[in-house]
Amino acid sequence: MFRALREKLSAASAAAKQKPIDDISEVVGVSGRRLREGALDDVLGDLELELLQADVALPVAEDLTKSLRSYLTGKKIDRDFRLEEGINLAFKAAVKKVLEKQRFSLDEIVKDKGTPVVMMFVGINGTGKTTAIAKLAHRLQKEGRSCVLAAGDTFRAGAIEQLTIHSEKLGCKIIKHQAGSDPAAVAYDAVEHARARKKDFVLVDTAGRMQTNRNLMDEMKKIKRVAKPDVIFFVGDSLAGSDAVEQAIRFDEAIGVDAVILTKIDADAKGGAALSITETIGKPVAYVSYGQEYEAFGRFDADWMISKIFGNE
Ligand SMILES: Nc1nc2c(ncn2[C@@H]2O[C@H](COP(=O)(O)OP(=O)(O)O)[C@@H](O)[C@H]2O)c(=O)[nH]1
Ligand SMILES: [Mg+2]
Repeated sequence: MFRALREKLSAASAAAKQKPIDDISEVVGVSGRRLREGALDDVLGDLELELLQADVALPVAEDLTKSLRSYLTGKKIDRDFRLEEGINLAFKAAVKKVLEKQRFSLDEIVKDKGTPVVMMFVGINGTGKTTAIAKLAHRLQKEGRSCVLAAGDTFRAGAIEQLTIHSEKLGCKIIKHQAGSDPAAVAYDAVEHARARKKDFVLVDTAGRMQTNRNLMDEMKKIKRVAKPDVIFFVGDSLAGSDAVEQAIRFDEAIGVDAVILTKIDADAKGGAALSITETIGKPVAYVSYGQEYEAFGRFDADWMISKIFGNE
């Protein structure tokens, strides 16, 4: 991405090298008199367009270009300053600020609330909730913590079995009821089990019919009321682009989302989803999931996401 922008900047940079400059405004015309007013508008307009093409939501792209504008305005630079590089660096810093605005720490939650920490995973069908639960449980168990899985997707055929297979592979306890039963009761039993056996974490799986389905949201609300989760993770498919942002908003409005797990990052060519969701619902991306193996899961890293967004430059 950014080809058009780079070309424009190269031209500006070449022009800038022909004479000494001591203020970036001379080059890009922020307040300088020698260059055409509005030149920075063009550059930032192009940048915004590129961001939109990388699946970054409009308000987020606008925020970023705004902060870039204030960074560049009146900036002192010397003759050797490379404008293109400077803008790229400033832009990456702005992206990083958005991504790191809110950080997620499971350790802090454990410290604050004590164990068992109850985590509920919500999101529409196929985004990777069940897979993320297995991966996070694997990660926690490797750290020596104990987990209980709650088979709260009692709606979709095969969902209970899918989680059961994970529990067997992981060697961790699963609480399940019959298909079609009340998921809130499953979650409740799992929390009771964790309390009685002094387990550290309860990971509650949920169904994911369309996010517009009112029954689903009612079901989520009931699970929340009964299981009293300490953390609600919204699980979003990074390939879903602005749909993922829409879904995040819906779930956040209905039950309140604490953090985001972004999945299928391995297949995501664009990378803008993390930025958009974080900025739109104001919640951190806690983890990313990037493949089929249990290990293909980790803490969200802003630098990594930036290299994704800028990756195919
Ligand atoms: N490539 C890739 N596939 C994933 C990832 N997470 C989940 N999947 C696949 O996406 C499909 C749906 O996952 P699942 O966990 O069942 O979604 P759920 O309906 O939200 O519980 C499965 O085929 C998973 O193997 C990921 O991070 N990367
Ligand atoms: Mg599932």
